[in-house]
Amino acid sequence: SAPHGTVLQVCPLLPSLEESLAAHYEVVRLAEQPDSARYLAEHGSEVVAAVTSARVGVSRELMDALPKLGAIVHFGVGYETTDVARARARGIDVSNTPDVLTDCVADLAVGGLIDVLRGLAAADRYVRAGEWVPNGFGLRTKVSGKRVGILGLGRIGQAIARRLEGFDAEISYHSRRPVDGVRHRYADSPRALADGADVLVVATSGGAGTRNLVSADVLDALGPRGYLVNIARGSVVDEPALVSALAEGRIAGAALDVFADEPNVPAPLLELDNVLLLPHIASATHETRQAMGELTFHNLDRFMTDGTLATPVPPLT
Ligand code: 8YV
Repeated sequence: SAPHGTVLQVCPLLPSLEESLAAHYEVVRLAEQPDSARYLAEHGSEVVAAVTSARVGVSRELMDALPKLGAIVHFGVGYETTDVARARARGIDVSNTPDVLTDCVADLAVGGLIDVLRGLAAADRYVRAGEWVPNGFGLRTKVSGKRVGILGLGRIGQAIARRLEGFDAEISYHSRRPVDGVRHRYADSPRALADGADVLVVATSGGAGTRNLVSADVLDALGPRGYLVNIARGSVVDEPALVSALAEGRIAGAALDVFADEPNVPAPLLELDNVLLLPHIASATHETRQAMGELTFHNLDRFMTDGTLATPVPPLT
Protein backbone atom coordinates (compact mmCIF):
# COMPACT_ATOMS: atom_id res chain seq x y z
CA SER A 1 0.00 0.00 0.00
CA ALA A 2 1.11 3.57 -0.65
CA PRO A 3 2.49 5.37 2.39
CA HIS A 4 1.30 8.96 2.83
CA GLY A 5 3.50 11.55 4.44
CA THR A 6 6.71 13.49 4.34
CA VAL A 7 9.97 12.39 2.74
CA LEU A 8 12.87 13.49 4.92
CA GLN A 9 16.07 14.37 3.07
CA VAL A 10 18.69 13.81 5.75
CA CYS A 11 21.69 15.50 4.10
CA PRO A 12 22.59 17.31 0.86
CA LEU A 13 22.41 14.97 -2.14
CA LEU A 14 23.23 15.10 -5.85
CA PRO A 15 21.44 18.25 -7.15
CA SER A 16 19.52 16.37 -9.88
CA LEU A 17 18.27 13.88 -7.26
CA GLU A 18 17.22 16.67 -4.91
CA GLU A 19 15.28 18.21 -7.78
CA SER A 20 13.38 15.04 -8.70
CA LEU A 21 12.60 14.34 -5.05
CA ALA A 22 11.22 17.85 -4.54
CA ALA A 23 9.28 17.75 -7.82
CA HIS A 24 7.42 14.55 -6.91
CA TYR A 25 7.11 14.46 -3.14
CA GLU A 26 6.62 16.56 -0.08
CA VAL A 27 10.27 16.77 0.91
CA VAL A 28 11.73 18.32 4.03
CA ARG A 29 15.49 18.92 4.07
CA LEU A 30 16.68 18.31 7.59
CA ALA A 31 19.92 20.25 7.11
CA GLU A 32 17.92 23.34 6.09
CA GLN A 33 15.76 23.38 9.22
CA PRO A 34 16.72 26.28 11.49
CA ASP A 35 16.25 23.95 14.48
CA SER A 36 16.29 20.29 13.46
CA ALA A 37 15.54 18.95 16.99
CA ARG A 38 12.44 21.13 17.11
CA TYR A 39 11.38 20.07 13.61
CA LEU A 40 11.67 16.40 14.64
CA ALA A 41 9.78 16.93 17.88
CA GLU A 42 6.92 18.68 16.09
CA HIS A 43 6.81 16.84 12.76
CA GLY A 44 8.83 13.61 13.19
CA SER A 45 5.66 11.52 13.14
CA GLU A 46 4.78 12.78 9.64
CA VAL A 47 7.89 11.27 8.07
CA VAL A 48 7.38 7.97 6.21
CA ALA A 49 10.68 7.73 4.30
CA ALA A 50 14.21 9.03 4.75
CA VAL A 51 16.67 9.60 1.91
CA THR A 52 20.31 9.83 2.94
CA SER A 53 23.83 9.19 1.66
CA ALA A 54 26.09 6.23 2.31
CA ARG A 55 28.33 8.53 4.31
CA VAL A 56 25.67 9.93 6.62
CA GLY A 57 23.04 7.19 6.99
CA VAL A 58 20.30 7.51 9.60
CA SER A 59 21.57 7.71 13.19
CA ARG A 60 19.83 5.84 16.00
CA GLU A 61 18.58 9.13 17.44
CA LEU A 62 17.08 10.15 14.12
CA MET A 63 15.47 6.74 13.60
CA ASP A 64 13.96 6.94 17.07
CA ALA A 65 12.54 10.39 16.31
CA LEU A 66 10.60 9.04 13.30
CA PRO A 67 7.91 6.67 14.62
CA LYS A 68 6.17 6.21 11.23
CA LEU A 69 9.35 5.66 9.24
CA GLY A 70 8.95 2.82 6.73
CA ALA A 71 12.02 3.10 4.50
CA ILE A 72 15.61 4.33 4.61
CA VAL A 73 16.87 4.93 1.09
CA HIS A 74 20.66 5.32 0.73
CA PHE A 75 22.49 7.11 -2.09
CA GLY A 76 25.56 4.84 -2.26
CA VAL A 77 26.29 1.14 -1.97
CA GLY A 78 27.56 1.34 1.63
CA TYR A 79 25.04 1.59 4.45
CA GLU A 80 27.11 0.86 7.55
CA THR A 81 26.21 4.32 8.83
CA THR A 82 22.67 3.03 9.46
CA ASP A 83 21.89 0.40 12.10
CA VAL A 84 20.08 -2.05 9.82
CA ALA A 85 19.26 -4.52 12.62
CA ARG A 86 17.53 -1.75 14.54
CA ALA A 87 15.64 -0.68 11.41
CA ARG A 88 14.60 -4.27 10.65
CA ALA A 89 13.37 -4.75 14.20
CA ARG A 90 11.03 -1.83 13.62
CA GLY A 91 9.91 -3.07 10.21
CA ILE A 92 11.80 -0.32 8.38
CA ASP A 93 13.10 -1.37 4.95
CA VAL A 94 16.54 -0.26 3.80
CA SER A 95 17.91 0.18 0.27
CA ASN A 96 21.27 1.08 -1.29
CA THR A 97 22.57 1.59 -4.85
CA PRO A 98 24.45 -1.60 -5.81
CA ASP A 99 25.80 -2.44 -9.30
CA VAL A 100 25.59 1.04 -10.82
CA LEU A 101 28.88 2.12 -9.24
CA THR A 102 30.76 -1.17 -9.55
CA ASP A 103 32.59 -0.25 -12.78
CA CYS A 104 33.82 3.12 -11.57
CA VAL A 105 34.97 1.84 -8.18
CA ALA A 106 36.79 -1.09 -9.79
CA ASP A 107 38.33 1.23 -12.41
CA LEU A 108 39.64 3.48 -9.66
CA ALA A 109 41.07 0.54 -7.70
CA VAL A 110 43.07 -0.52 -10.76
CA GLY A 111 44.07 3.08 -11.44
CA GLY A 112 45.29 3.44 -7.86
CA LEU A 113 47.18 0.16 -8.07
CA ILE A 114 48.97 1.23 -11.26
CA ASP A 115 49.65 4.66 -9.85
CA VAL A 116 51.28 3.49 -6.69
CA LEU A 117 53.39 0.73 -8.27
CA ARG A 118 54.60 2.99 -11.11
CA GLY A 119 54.65 6.24 -9.15
CA LEU A 120 52.45 8.24 -11.55
CA ALA A 121 51.35 10.97 -9.15
CA ALA A 122 54.87 11.12 -7.71
CA ALA A 123 56.30 11.44 -11.25
CA ASP A 124 53.86 14.24 -11.99
CA ARG A 125 54.97 16.07 -8.84
CA TYR A 126 58.58 15.55 -9.92
CA VAL A 127 58.05 17.04 -13.39
CA ARG A 128 56.02 19.97 -12.04
CA ALA A 129 58.76 20.73 -9.52
CA GLY A 130 61.14 21.20 -12.49
CA GLU A 131 63.35 18.38 -11.24
CA TRP A 132 63.47 16.32 -14.44
CA VAL A 133 66.98 15.21 -15.31
CA PRO A 134 67.63 12.08 -17.44
CA ASN A 135 66.89 8.94 -15.38
CA GLY A 136 66.43 11.14 -12.32
CA PHE A 137 63.06 9.72 -11.35
CA GLY A 138 64.47 6.25 -10.86
CA LEU A 139 62.81 2.88 -11.26
CA ARG A 140 59.51 1.58 -9.93
CA THR A 141 57.66 -1.73 -9.84
CA LYS A 142 56.11 -3.69 -12.74
CA VAL A 143 52.33 -4.06 -12.62
CA SER A 144 51.61 -6.94 -15.04
CA GLY A 145 51.83 -10.43 -13.61
CA LYS A 146 51.72 -9.37 -9.96
CA ARG A 147 50.12 -11.50 -7.24
CA VAL A 148 47.06 -9.56 -6.13
CA GLY A 149 45.06 -10.48 -3.03
CA ILE A 150 41.51 -9.14 -2.95
CA LEU A 151 39.91 -8.78 0.47
CA GLY A 152 36.14 -9.04 -0.06
CA LEU A 153 35.05 -10.66 -3.32
CA GLY A 154 31.60 -9.12 -3.74
CA ARG A 155 30.45 -7.29 -6.84
CA ILE A 156 33.24 -4.73 -6.66
CA GLY A 157 35.97 -7.23 -5.72
CA GLN A 158 34.97 -9.45 -8.64
CA ALA A 159 34.99 -6.48 -11.04
CA ILE A 160 38.51 -5.63 -9.86
CA ALA A 161 39.57 -9.26 -10.42
CA ARG A 162 38.14 -9.24 -13.97
CA ARG A 163 40.08 -6.09 -14.83
CA LEU A 164 43.32 -7.41 -13.34
CA GLU A 165 43.09 -10.60 -15.38
CA GLY A 166 43.89 -8.31 -18.30
CA PHE A 167 47.16 -7.55 -16.52
CA ASP A 168 47.94 -11.27 -16.11
CA ALA A 169 47.62 -10.89 -12.36
CA GLU A 170 47.69 -13.98 -10.19
CA ILE A 171 44.56 -13.40 -8.15
CA SER A 172 43.64 -14.77 -4.75
CA TYR A 173 41.00 -13.59 -2.31
CA HIS A 174 39.62 -13.82 1.18
CA SER A 175 36.02 -13.35 2.23
CA ARG A 176 33.91 -14.75 5.06
CA ARG A 177 33.49 -17.91 3.00
CA PRO A 178 34.62 -19.08 -0.45
CA VAL A 179 32.50 -17.56 -3.24
CA ASP A 180 30.63 -20.04 -5.45
CA GLY A 181 31.78 -20.33 -9.03
CA VAL A 182 35.03 -18.45 -8.47
CA ARG A 183 38.23 -20.16 -9.53
CA HIS A 184 40.68 -17.79 -7.85
CA ARG A 185 42.63 -19.18 -4.93
CA TYR A 186 40.88 -18.75 -1.58
CA ALA A 187 43.02 -17.70 1.38
CA ASP A 188 41.48 -18.61 4.72
CA SER A 189 42.50 -15.43 6.56
CA PRO A 190 43.43 -11.83 5.73
CA ARG A 191 46.94 -12.65 6.98
CA ALA A 192 47.30 -15.65 4.66
CA LEU A 193 46.01 -13.49 1.81
CA ALA A 194 48.57 -10.74 2.48
CA ASP A 195 51.31 -13.30 2.90
CA GLY A 196 50.87 -14.56 -0.67
CA ALA A 197 50.30 -11.18 -2.34
CA ASP A 198 52.37 -8.36 -3.82
CA VAL A 199 49.33 -6.10 -3.67
CA LEU A 200 46.45 -6.30 -1.18
CA VAL A 201 43.24 -4.67 -2.45
CA VAL A 202 40.55 -3.92 0.14
CA ALA A 203 37.04 -4.28 -1.33
CA THR A 204 34.91 -5.34 1.65
CA SER A 205 31.92 -3.54 3.06
CA GLY A 206 32.48 -1.34 6.10
CA GLY A 207 30.92 -1.55 9.54
CA ALA A 208 31.60 -3.51 12.71
CA GLY A 209 32.13 -6.86 10.93
CA THR A 210 35.20 -5.69 9.01
CA ARG A 211 36.71 -3.18 11.44
CA ASN A 212 40.55 -3.33 11.48
CA LEU A 213 40.55 -6.53 9.42
CA VAL A 214 43.79 -5.21 7.93
CA SER A 215 45.73 -5.16 11.20
CA ALA A 216 49.41 -4.49 11.94
CA ASP A 217 49.93 -8.22 11.61
CA VAL A 218 48.37 -8.33 8.14
CA LEU A 219 50.51 -5.36 7.05
CA ASP A 220 53.62 -7.16 8.28
CA ALA A 221 52.58 -10.20 6.24
CA LEU A 222 52.25 -7.94 3.17
CA GLY A 223 55.83 -6.91 3.82
CA PRO A 224 58.32 -4.27 2.63
CA ARG A 225 57.73 -5.07 -1.05
CA GLY A 226 53.96 -5.16 -0.72
CA TYR A 227 51.39 -2.48 -1.60
CA LEU A 228 47.95 -1.74 -0.16
CA VAL A 229 45.02 -0.39 -2.18
CA ASN A 230 41.85 0.66 -0.31
CA ILE A 231 38.66 1.72 -2.10
CA ALA A 232 36.33 0.29 0.59
CA ARG A 233 36.21 2.02 3.96
CA GLY A 234 38.98 3.47 6.10
CA SER A 235 37.61 1.51 9.06
CA VAL A 236 38.68 -1.80 7.48
CA VAL A 237 42.34 -0.87 7.97
CA ASP A 238 44.03 -0.16 11.31
CA GLU A 239 45.01 3.33 10.18
CA PRO A 240 47.67 4.13 12.84
CA ALA A 241 49.30 0.76 12.04
CA LEU A 242 49.20 1.60 8.32
CA VAL A 243 50.77 5.02 8.92
CA SER A 244 53.66 3.52 10.88
CA ALA A 245 54.15 0.64 8.42
CA LEU A 246 54.42 3.20 5.58
CA ALA A 247 56.59 5.65 7.52
CA GLU A 248 58.97 2.86 8.57
CA GLY A 249 59.12 1.24 5.12
CA ARG A 250 57.55 -1.98 6.41
CA ILE A 251 55.24 -1.89 3.38
CA ALA A 252 56.18 -0.41 0.00
CA GLY A 253 53.29 1.96 -0.64
CA ALA A 254 49.54 2.53 -0.61
CA ALA A 255 46.74 3.93 -2.74
CA LEU A 256 43.97 5.20 -0.49
CA ASP A 257 40.58 6.57 -1.51
CA VAL A 258 39.12 6.18 1.98
CA PHE A 259 40.21 7.10 5.50
CA ALA A 260 39.14 6.36 9.05
CA ASP A 261 37.98 9.92 9.77
CA GLU A 262 37.22 11.67 6.48
CA PRO A 263 38.07 14.31 5.48
CA ASN A 264 40.97 14.11 7.93
CA VAL A 265 44.06 12.47 6.47
CA PRO A 266 46.79 11.50 8.96
CA ALA A 267 49.46 14.22 8.66
CA PRO A 268 52.45 11.83 8.26
CA LEU A 269 50.91 10.47 5.03
CA LEU A 270 51.13 13.91 3.41
CA GLU A 271 54.92 13.67 3.58
CA LEU A 272 55.19 10.30 1.85
CA ASP A 273 55.84 10.11 -1.90
CA ASN A 274 54.87 6.42 -2.14
CA VAL A 275 51.27 7.02 -1.07
CA LEU A 276 48.44 8.07 -3.36
CA LEU A 277 45.84 10.07 -1.44
CA LEU A 278 42.39 10.48 -2.99
CA PRO A 279 39.34 12.29 -1.55
CA HIS A 280 36.83 9.38 -1.69
CA ILE A 281 36.21 9.73 -5.43
CA ALA A 282 35.81 6.11 -6.57
CA SER A 283 32.16 6.59 -7.62
CA ALA A 284 32.60 10.24 -8.58
CA THR A 285 31.94 10.33 -12.33
CA HIS A 286 29.06 12.07 -14.08
CA GLU A 287 27.76 8.77 -15.42
CA THR A 288 27.88 6.83 -12.16
CA ARG A 289 26.57 9.57 -9.88
CA GLN A 290 23.69 10.12 -12.31
CA ALA A 291 22.88 6.39 -12.24
CA MET A 292 23.15 6.33 -8.43
CA GLY A 293 20.76 9.29 -8.25
CA GLU A 294 18.26 7.57 -10.56
CA LEU A 295 18.38 4.32 -8.60
CA THR A 296 17.95 6.22 -5.33
CA PHE A 297 14.90 7.99 -6.76
CA HIS A 298 13.55 4.71 -8.13
CA ASN A 299 13.74 3.11 -4.66
CA LEU A 300 11.96 6.03 -3.01
CA ASP A 301 9.38 6.21 -5.78
CA ARG A 302 8.57 2.53 -5.47
CA PHE A 303 8.24 2.79 -1.76
CA MET A 304 5.87 5.75 -2.06
CA THR A 305 3.87 3.89 -4.73
CA ASP A 306 3.48 0.40 -3.31
CA GLY A 307 5.51 0.30 -0.11
CA THR A 308 8.34 -1.85 -1.52
CA LEU A 309 11.97 -1.12 -2.47
CA ALA A 310 13.71 -1.87 -5.79
CA THR A 311 17.14 -2.74 -4.37
CA PRO A 312 16.79 -3.63 -0.69
CA VAL A 313 20.04 -4.37 1.14
CA PRO A 314 20.84 -8.08 1.65
CA PRO A 315 19.46 -9.87 4.72
CA LEU A 316 21.57 -9.64 7.87
CA THR A 317 23.98 -12.57 8.23
C1 8YV B 1 30.18 7.81 -1.78
C2 8YV B 1 30.39 5.35 -1.34
O1 8YV B 1 30.25 7.78 -0.44
O2 8YV B 1 28.62 4.20 -2.39
C3 8YV B 1 29.34 4.28 -1.40
O3 8YV B 1 29.25 3.50 -0.45
O4 8YV B 1 31.22 5.32 -0.50
C4 8YV B 1 30.43 6.43 -2.37
O5 8YV B 1 29.71 6.16 -3.47
C5 8YV B 1 28.91 8.49 -2.20
O6 8YV B 1 29.11 9.83 -2.07
C6 8YV B 1 27.70 8.11 -1.40
O7 8YV B 1 27.59 8.88 -0.24
